[in-house]
Amino acid sequence: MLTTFIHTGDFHLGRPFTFRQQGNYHGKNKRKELWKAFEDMIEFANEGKIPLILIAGDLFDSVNVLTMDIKRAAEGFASLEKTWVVIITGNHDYHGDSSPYKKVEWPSNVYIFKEDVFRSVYIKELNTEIYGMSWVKNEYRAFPERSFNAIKLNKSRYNILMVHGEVTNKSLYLPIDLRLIEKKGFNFIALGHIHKPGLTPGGVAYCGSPIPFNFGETGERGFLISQVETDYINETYVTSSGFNPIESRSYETVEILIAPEDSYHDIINKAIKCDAEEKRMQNYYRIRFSGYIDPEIQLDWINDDLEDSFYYVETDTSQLEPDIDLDLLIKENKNNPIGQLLMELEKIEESEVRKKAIIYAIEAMIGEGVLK
Ligand SMILES: [Mn+2]
Repeated sequence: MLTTFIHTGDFHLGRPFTFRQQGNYHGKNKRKELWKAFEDMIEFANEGKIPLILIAGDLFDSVNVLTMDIKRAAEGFASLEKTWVVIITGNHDYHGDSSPYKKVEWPSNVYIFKEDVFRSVYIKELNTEIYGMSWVKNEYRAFPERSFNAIKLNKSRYNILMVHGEVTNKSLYLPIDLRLIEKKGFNFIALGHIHKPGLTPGGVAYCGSPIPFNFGETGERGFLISQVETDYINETYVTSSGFNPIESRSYETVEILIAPEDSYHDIINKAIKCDAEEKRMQNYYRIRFSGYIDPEIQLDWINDDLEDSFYYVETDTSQLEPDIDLDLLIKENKNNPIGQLLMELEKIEESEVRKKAIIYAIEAMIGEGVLK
């Protein structure tokens, strides 16, 4: 009888992590963090004697990940003492000619779906039947409806569906119609692909990625854990699912408003004050400056000056405007080379380049004493 199970996926093991800040320090740490999340999940299953782990696709980041990484995952699963692992492949680790799943031996407690139509595996000791389809190529514009419709559930078993795709009507990543899959009567539907975890009351769940992968992925990450009880009166199962967070470095994007009267020192202080030291030394920060800045201040070294106050920081000054009245400046200098130069620079089409060119020109003219 199935009592508890883990629903996870989108580990993207083997992903190369790159960061804007120099060196590979952060990338290496990130790789370690991801493997730790995987190994902690294995340990969690062993300690809790959890009988089943579902991996809803994209266990690996690509079909080209190192064989040693694939072996490492297989060894992790082999170390499970009392746990079955059922895997579907996703768009990243699809089971094609160069499938990562063909490169190593998998332990006997691991079952991998290898076709892009729905098949099932019945685990007798858990009275659980798991239906799944895997990706064998990297694009699906349609759901394999015919094979899905052919599914006939045995209602005396606990029935699980596994799919890696997108709940939407149109997608290159296997569009899923929730109403279609819900009405079949599965006890649990384990979806993968979307990195944000989400659970519907109807028992459809995205497990999300175990840790966030970039600044676009905010909020808690982890895996889902479900408890199953048998309702003997109604001859059915009651599933209660919850989220088990995994501790990881989070991605924080903060907006810092700059005022024309702020000195360089003030700007640095504003940036550092964006969060408590403990958090700054733990997480990834993207600081987005906005507002108006004294044109004498250059922010070219701001990242270097902030580095020591953060574990990782990157800065974005593209929203910042120089505190100058360009129209007035051009008007006042209409009849001299300064005005002519500014008018020429104003013609630059790319707004970022235009802004930078005007700022540098004004700074240079102020530096030379041409402009006050
Ligand atoms: Mn995916």
